[in-house]
Amino acid sequence: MNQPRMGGIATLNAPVYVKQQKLINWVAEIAALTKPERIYWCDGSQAEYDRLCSEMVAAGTMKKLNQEKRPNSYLACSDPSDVARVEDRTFICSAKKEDAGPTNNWTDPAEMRNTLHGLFDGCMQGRTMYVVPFSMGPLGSPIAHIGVELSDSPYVAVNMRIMTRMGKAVYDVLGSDGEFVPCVHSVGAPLAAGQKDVAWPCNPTKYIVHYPETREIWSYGSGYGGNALLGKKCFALRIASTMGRDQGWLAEHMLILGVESPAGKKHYVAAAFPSACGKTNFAMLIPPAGFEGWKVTTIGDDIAWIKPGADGRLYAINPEAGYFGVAPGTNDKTNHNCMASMRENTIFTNVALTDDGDVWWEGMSKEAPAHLIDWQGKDWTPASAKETGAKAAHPNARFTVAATQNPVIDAAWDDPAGVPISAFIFGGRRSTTVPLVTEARNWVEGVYMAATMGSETTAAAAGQQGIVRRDPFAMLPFIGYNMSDYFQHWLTLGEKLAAQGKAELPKIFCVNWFRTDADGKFVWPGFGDNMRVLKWMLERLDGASAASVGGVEHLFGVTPRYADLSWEGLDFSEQQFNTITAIDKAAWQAETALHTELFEKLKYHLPQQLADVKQTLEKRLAE
Ligand code: TSX
Ligand code: MN
Repeated sequence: MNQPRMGGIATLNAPVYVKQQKLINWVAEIAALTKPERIYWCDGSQAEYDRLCSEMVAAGTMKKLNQEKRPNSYLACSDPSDVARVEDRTFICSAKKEDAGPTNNWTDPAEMRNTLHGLFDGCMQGRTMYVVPFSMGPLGSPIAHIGVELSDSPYVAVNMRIMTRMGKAVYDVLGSDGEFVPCVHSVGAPLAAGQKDVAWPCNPTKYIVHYPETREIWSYGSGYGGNALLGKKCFALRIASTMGRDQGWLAEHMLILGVESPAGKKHYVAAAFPSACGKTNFAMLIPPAGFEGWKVTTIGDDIAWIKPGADGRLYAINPEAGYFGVAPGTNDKTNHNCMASMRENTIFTNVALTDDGDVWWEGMSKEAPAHLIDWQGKDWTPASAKETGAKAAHPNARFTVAATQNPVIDAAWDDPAGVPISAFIFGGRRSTTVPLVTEARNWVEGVYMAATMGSETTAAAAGQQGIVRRDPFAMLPFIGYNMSDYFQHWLTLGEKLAAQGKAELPKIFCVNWFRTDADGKFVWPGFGDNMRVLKWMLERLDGASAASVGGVEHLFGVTPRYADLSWEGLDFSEQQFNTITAIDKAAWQAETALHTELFEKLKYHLPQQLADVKQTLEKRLAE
């Protein structure tokens, strides 16, 4: 591993297969700034992955799990202060403040460059700088883009190998003059000569910085998830959304699933939900009893890149190659396919360790094991937990696993052409007001639904419980530019596609699995039974023009009647159905008042068309 050093600067030693001088120069420039002990160019091989994992086990960063129980799997436990994305330390440094918009933190790019230059100067001393080349999307796909992350964290390197197409082959696509998004990451913990490292180095000062105009990402101080795996939220959402704005495509916080009827008719749908609404569960849904012959398959569980095709339809890829999902709450009932995916070759972060060298988290089984080592390395028993309230796994504990391990991966998941999207679904967690499912009557009303989407905060998130947080398109923490300009981008894309007249626009639906009854209990069984709603949507797609597929128009869209859904295999009364589909005028008057509040905040560049939809809705409510 040790390479000769010259003049205090680690030698570059770029492999022969790296053919781009611009890239080599950039690596040299960042090395000169951050002053790592050595530079390591990742090739993405299994041998390299295994070696880096072994090194992290030796360093105490990871534990190898019991080979019989959980083959080739590891547990990493982070510093207790470094457990989640840091939204208040996330910056969009566009030239103009208005281009970041009212929902993002903004700092002048020159000022931020100055700050970061100070922080990154020497920040990798004593460490290895890993050069991590990756493709977001199938290698060479016209919808895919390339990034290179320079990181002083081996944990980042191995997670990137699972989450992206990482390694040598990327350099072939890049060639001598291909474009890449430069991503610089440091945990911000330089080591002095002879200084002993800690298991999870990080820095209390954190910066997650995006320069949308020059398409650069700089991340400092955190080794966790979206702060450090820069292909995911930073590139695939924040930077890619600005690329999409400029180039006429969409980067969305959406799962993509395929659904095939017993007759063999297949559709792909993309769905956006805020965090803690079960996106991964929906992406891997198992149809319930009574739906024999129906198949649901996964393209992706978190992010979709969507481009108009020559035929006037929208084609989507999953830019990722793995799942970085929340472990707590995942079990064989809530997500059997996900549990099967992580039987082996998985990296767990911040879950608990069992006495036999396996993992456990809250919600994995009804009964907790009698003894565990919790995510902070302390002894944990059900009795001690009762006393102190300590969780065995951190609520934001994660698994990292390759998409190919999903038993219901879609056959086209790696297709460079992407899959045609038939419908968009938007949903939030709402105990009242929002019905089980609504079909928007047109694109503009669908965009309005998505723009005004909200979700109730849960116990897992900080802050007050039961408060509705507006999260337009589930993109609030992820939009790389002005939110209102993003709404306009959606409207413009719809107009362009409609003007082409080549294909029907995807239908837009709004769903809510989370309405409660007078006792505060969930009424809708959710999970696999969401298939009933999905089936209705597909029937609307295939037969809406025939007007035979049931639905009634109400204040702001079309909702199925009780008889329009299939109830086979489920005991669910018409009365129950009414409690989760009823539209309460007073509640909707309060709801539109909250839309007004949101639009007031977003008034700069807010599309007039959305204000008009709201006004029409308000008029109907006043009737
Ligand atoms: O993921 C969820 N989905 C989508 C599944 C395809 N969750 C979990 C949300 C947290 C990540 C849900 N929770 C869903 C849902 O549809 N619905 C609910 C609410 C609910 C919770 C429990 C039950 C029913 C509904 N039933 C029992 O516990 C027996
Ligand atoms: Mn997400």
